[in-house]
Parts: sequence; C-alpha cells; structure tokens
Amino acid sequence: MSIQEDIQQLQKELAHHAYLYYVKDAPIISDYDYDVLYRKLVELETAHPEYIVPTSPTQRVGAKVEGSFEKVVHGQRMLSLSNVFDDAEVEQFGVRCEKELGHAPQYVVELKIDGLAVNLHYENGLFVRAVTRGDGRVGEDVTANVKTIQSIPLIIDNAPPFIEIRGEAYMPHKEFKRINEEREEAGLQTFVNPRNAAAGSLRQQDPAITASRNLDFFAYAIGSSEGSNIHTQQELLEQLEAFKFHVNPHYKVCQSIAEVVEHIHYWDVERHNLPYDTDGMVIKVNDFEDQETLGTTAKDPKWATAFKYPPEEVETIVKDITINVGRTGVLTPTAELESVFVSGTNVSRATLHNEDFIKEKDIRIGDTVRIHKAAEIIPEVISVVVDKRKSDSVPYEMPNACPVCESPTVRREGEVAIYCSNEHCPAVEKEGIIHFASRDAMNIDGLGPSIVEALVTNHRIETVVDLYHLKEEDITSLERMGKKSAQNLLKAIDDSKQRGLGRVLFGLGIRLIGAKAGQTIAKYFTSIDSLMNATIDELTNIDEIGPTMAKSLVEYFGNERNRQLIEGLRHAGVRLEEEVQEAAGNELEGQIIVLTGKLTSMGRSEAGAILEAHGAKVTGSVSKKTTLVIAGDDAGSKLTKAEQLGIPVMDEQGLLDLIKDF
Ligand code: 1X8
Repeated sequence: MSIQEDIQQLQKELAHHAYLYYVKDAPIISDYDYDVLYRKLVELETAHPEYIVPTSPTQRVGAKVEGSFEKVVHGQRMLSLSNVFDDAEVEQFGVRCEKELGHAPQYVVELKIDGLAVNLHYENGLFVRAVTRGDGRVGEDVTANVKTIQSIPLIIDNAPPFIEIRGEAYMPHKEFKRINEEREEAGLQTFVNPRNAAAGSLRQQDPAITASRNLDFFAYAIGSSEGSNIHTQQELLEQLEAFKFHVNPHYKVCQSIAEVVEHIHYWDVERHNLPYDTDGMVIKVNDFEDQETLGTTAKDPKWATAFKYPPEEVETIVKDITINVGRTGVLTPTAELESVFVSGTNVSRATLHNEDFIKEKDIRIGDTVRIHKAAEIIPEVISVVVDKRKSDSVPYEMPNACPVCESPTVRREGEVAIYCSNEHCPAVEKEGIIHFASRDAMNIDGLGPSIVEALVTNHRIETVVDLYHLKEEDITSLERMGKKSAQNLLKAIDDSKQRGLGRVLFGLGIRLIGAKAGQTIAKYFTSIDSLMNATIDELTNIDEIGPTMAKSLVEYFGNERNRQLIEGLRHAGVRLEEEVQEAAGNELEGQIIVLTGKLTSMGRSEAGAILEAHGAKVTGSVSKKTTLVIAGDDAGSKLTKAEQLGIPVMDEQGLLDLIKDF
C-alpha cells in the first residue's frame, strides 16, 4: 500500500471506531488501542500533510475563528412546530389529519430533544457546513464548532450530491453536571440548564472549547436533498441510521391516534430516566404523500405537531439560607426548603449558586418559591412567588464574614463568587485535605470526608503535612476507629508518598490545576524545584497551559506558606518528582519543535515524523511556545525569529545525535 492509501485506511478505520463508540455505544477496541491508531494517523499526516483532508478524524478541532458567525440561507426553510398540550388536543390533531386526508394515517412519534436545531450540509457525501436554525430562513454558520461533535459523521456513504441533515445538538446531563461543577469551583457563572450550556458551547470562537463540552447530536429530518427515494418518516429515520447518524431509538410507528396518546403517556414518566433533557414528543404523519396532501402553513407543517409536557414545577418555602465554604474558599449559598416531591424524588435543598443568582431572583428567607429539577437531577429555584411574601421580609445579604472563621469575605473582580479572605480558614483546610486524599489526587484509601472532619475537629491535623505525622493513637482516639482500621489508614497514608509529582500538584488544590494539568506539568518539569521557580513564560511554553493557569501556579508558589507546606511534604518523604518514563523518549516528550532549512540526511517531513513519534509536537511557525528550532542549511526568517525570542537552536548534527537511539 502507498502512504496515501495507508492514511486513507487509518482515517476510515478511526471513523468507524468513533461511530461504534459515540453512536452505537458499543466500542470493539479499547480507548488505548484507539489512541494508538489515532497517534499513528497523526504521525503519518504530519509527515505527509498533502494527504490531510478536512474529513480526517484528526481535523475535528480546528483553529480559533475571529469575528462573528456568517449568515447562511437554508436550502429549505427550517419550520417550527405547532404545539398541543393535552390528550384532547392530540386527538383533535388526529381528527383534522384524518378529515383532510380522507383516511386514518400512520403516525411516527419521536422524543422532542431540548437542545438546538442545527442543519448540516453534505456535498458529495462530505460534511461541509453546519448552520443554526436562526429565524428558520437564515441561520448562522457554526461549522467549526459542530464539527467537534464526535457522533456526527464527516463522510456519509451513498449520499446524493447535496443533502441537508437536520437534528438537535444537545448536552447530556453528565456533561452539564461536570461543566457546572468545574465552573462553580473556578468562581464562574454556571449554566442554567443543558440547553443554555449547549447554546453557549456552539457560540464559542474557539472550537477547542466546544470540543471539551462533549455535545451530542440526534438527527431526525432531511431538508433539501437531490434524488431521494424515501417515502415515509420511518424510512427517513432508517436512512439516517444507515448514514451512521445518532438517531434517537425511542421512536414509535403508531397505527392510530389512541396509540399515539398511549406512547406520550408512557414517556411522560419514563423521560425522567433519560440521560438528556426532553421537553415533549413530536408527532408526525408517517407517509410523505399524506404529508404533502396536508401541506404547510406559513409557519409550520400541518402534518406534524409537538406535544409539550408541562414543566414540572412545584411551590415550596425557603426555611433558611445556609452557607458552605468550599476548598477554594468560595462561599456557596443553599436554600433549605420545606421538603416537596418533584420529578420523582423529595427535595429539601437547592443550590443558590452565588450572590448574583440570589439578587437577580430576589430570593429571601421565608419566601415561597417555585422549584424544578435542572437536567432531571439538580433542584433549582426558578422564581419567587412574590404575592405570597410576608410584609416584614427583607432582602437576603451574603455574609460579610466567613461563617466558619469569621474573617472578612471578598468578591474578586470578574468573578461571581464570594471568598473567605483567610487562607487558613479551617473549612478551606478541611476541604483541601479531603481533596488531597481523593482518588484522582493522592488516593488515600479510607481517608474520606468524615474521618478528615473528625481529625480536624479533634485537632489531630491542620494541614496535609500533618497526615504524614499521624500516630496510631491519634486515630484510635476517634470514635469508631479500632486498632486495625488505624493501621490500615496509616499504611494507606504511607503508600501515598510514592504517588509522584503530578498527583501532588493536583492534590494541592492550586486554582485551575486539574488532574490532567497536574500530570502535564509534572512531566514537563519533572521536579518541584524547577517548577517552583518557573516564570509565566516558561509555564505557558507547555502546550496545554494558558496564561491564567500559569498565573495561578506562579501565585501559588510565590506564597511563603505554600512553600512551607511543600517543604513539609518533602521532609515527610513525599515524592515530589515525576518518574522519567524512557530515557530517550523523554527528551522529546512535550517539546514543540520547528524544522527549518534544508536537511541533507533526510527530508524535513521524515524528521518531523520521527520527532512526533517520540512525543514532540512539530509545528510550522516559531512562536514563544516553541521549545526548539532545528535549522538546516539556508535557514531563513524562522531561525532569525528563534534567535530573537531566545529559543534554543540546534543544527542537523544535533538532530542526528538526538534521534540516534530511536
Ligand atoms: C424540533 C425537534 C424535533 C424532533 C426532536 N427534537 C426536537 N427538538 C424530532 O422530530 N424528533 S422536530 C423539531 C422541529 O421541527 N422544530
């Protein structure tokens, strides 16, 4: 096989595995094996960029786009749907269809997904464009962002020359929860519901951000299409499945309007168990000829309608507003509610997020409020029933003092969160220790929140360093802790000393430094000493570390108390280095290299492939992120730029020395 065929084969293979994973939810290879294949394709494409095609699996996340989204006219108008709200209205819809058709039609009933309608354009089977619904006639070009949705095929087989595929882009509950937790922790405004989160994600300038939001897409309609021979909505859904789109499996072909009503009742209950939001059911006349006969009004088709489930909202009373102080020192207000039953469970608390949320809705203690569940799981206050407010009620004010240590609270510029100003706040220390011991950090088995709480309250520990000086009797003196449990816990604490720098960095709870960033930084610097003295510029040299993360690290290590904490850990025997994986490979791991000028012993693309294969990233232009420039003969402006920026430069002999062992 030629290189080009190799590349095409890999592109196809990876697309197929992505389909099995993201659409069928039935992968046949491990994530690891997928990564190996992916990496192989990246290597080959880097060495032979002439064979990179826009539909390659490596091309899902493109570069940042500047400016606003371009307007695009839809090939065929994206219609809205009329609504029905109860069984009688569904039956009336059926009666009208039957009367106008002169016979009782079949119906297809589908879930109505609560996301954003998107129109995908395919030319000769290749994904070329994605457009939002907009006003139905003109939408916005969101191609770069939609392309990051892994379940959308970039190539469809046996497609007509041009086809529009319509469906709903949405955010699954799990992602919504994860993203909001991250945002809350970082002091950022959280998303109100998955729909808003999906909308925000599709309107990003940087597709890498959209990619990190893990949106999904259900296809349910075809717009313009040349030469189609589909006759029913059922066949259409089957065609979409054959094109390898994610089609919602919970549709039903119904023989009568009574069956439609029954299906709607079934999903009224069952929809609360789905991992994404639905806001109703869509009823469509199945046969396209019947659809044609029924026609379309100015706004919406007469052959379809949407049954809207009433939003599940209940009233209850805010008995109190309590404040929790988290690991980062953020004060989070919670409404303590008169317990009520909503969407399947009893609810007695709801997060109020932050000061702005409370102010905007003017939520007060004693108020009657309407609540619902966001993403089917998270209780949320929607609004205050002002009519039921007592005359003596007063607006709620966030505390000026930390409820735990009574230090003043502060609100940082550009953030919605209010913080305790005391770095030693016992609440912060306690949450910090719980985080340090958690699975993705130091993974100290048996050291959960309740034991940490007991150890802190009984003054056995104040900081994570104290963990490593605990004695058996410190633990056995706690309630319900016997000798054996104490020994097990001490052993787990001792074992954690060997976890390595990456986990320590995450465990320290440095703002914005997650588990993955911890590992990346540890691999790059390999010891805490070089990291502690790194400048912002040195830190941002790492591909995945942006300026805000770098600033956070520099601030953290600039703090004398944090330095003491690290010395304490070192003294206790905690390993503050990262294992070097393979002596040779490591030299290139994480490096960002630019090749320039003529090489005599090999081509630039061959050299690039070798460097990439050993963990380096090879890029085309010199920037301050570049870590090394390899300059062959007659190197020009790139070499000059490297010298201006003070980036290390190596000649061809240097390169040969570097790769001689590979
Ligand atoms: C909107 C939606 C439709 C479907 C599912 N979810 C939606 N949000 C479907 O047909 N399965 S159709 C539709 C529309 O036409 N406005």
